[in-house]
Amino acid sequence: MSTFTNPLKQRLHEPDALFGLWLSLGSDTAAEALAHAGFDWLLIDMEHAPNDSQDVTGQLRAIAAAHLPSEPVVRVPAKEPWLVKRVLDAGARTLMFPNIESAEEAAHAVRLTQYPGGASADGLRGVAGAVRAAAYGMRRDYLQNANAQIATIVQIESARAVEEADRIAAVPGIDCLFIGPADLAASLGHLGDLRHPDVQAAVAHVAAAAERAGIAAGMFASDVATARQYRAEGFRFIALAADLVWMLRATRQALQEARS
Ligand code: 3PY
Ligand code: MG
Repeated sequence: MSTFTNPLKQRLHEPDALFGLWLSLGSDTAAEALAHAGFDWLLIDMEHAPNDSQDVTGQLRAIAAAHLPSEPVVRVPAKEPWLVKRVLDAGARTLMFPNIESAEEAAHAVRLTQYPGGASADGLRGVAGAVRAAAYGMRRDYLQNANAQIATIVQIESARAVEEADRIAAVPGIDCLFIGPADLAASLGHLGDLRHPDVQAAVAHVAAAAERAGIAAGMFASDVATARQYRAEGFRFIALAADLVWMLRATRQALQEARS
């Protein structure tokens, strides 16, 4: 069997912008269908959508079944060892951690994704052989290659995290600083006002910190115009809203047009 690799980890370090979509429906069918839409990545959300580890496993299988290059990303709801183990064992190769506020928290997130040993002596990932990630024990190179192939994306979404952005970006093993604009706006005292100048200044500060560290900056865009704007500003990992958002926008518009 071929060496275990994570193409998205490689692509995160290349200059092209990578466009993804949030999967919030908790549906294998939606995940499988959307893998045919051509996104570079699809994010299975465990923080704000009804996905537990069984649901995540189903959606990882569904995305793989499309045999297309959309790479799954899983946003875990917390920096919990048991949760991270399950998601990695299920076959996720790229994880997003919400609300990382310091270099120490970022380093802890990376440790959760790493088996102890080698360069990752302080890794906290538990070892099990017969898991989906390792083709249930048939992929014999998994243990040796997993540490180097897991990608870690951390979310910057508080005033404190913005202040710490340079130190967080410098933590070895962090592949991307991803801004959560809704939580960031709230933390800065502008709940719901993502366009407020304070929020935009914080966004620019985080993008610059990622650039200084030579890693990707990521952003959630709620529409095409915003996605294009962030791409022009140098963001390289851009979410083009969410399945649920497009479904409701398109269906409401169709209904309005039909009735007009
Ligand atoms: C946020 O906006 O807070 C996110 O986490 C991503 O949309
Ligand atoms: Mg958030």
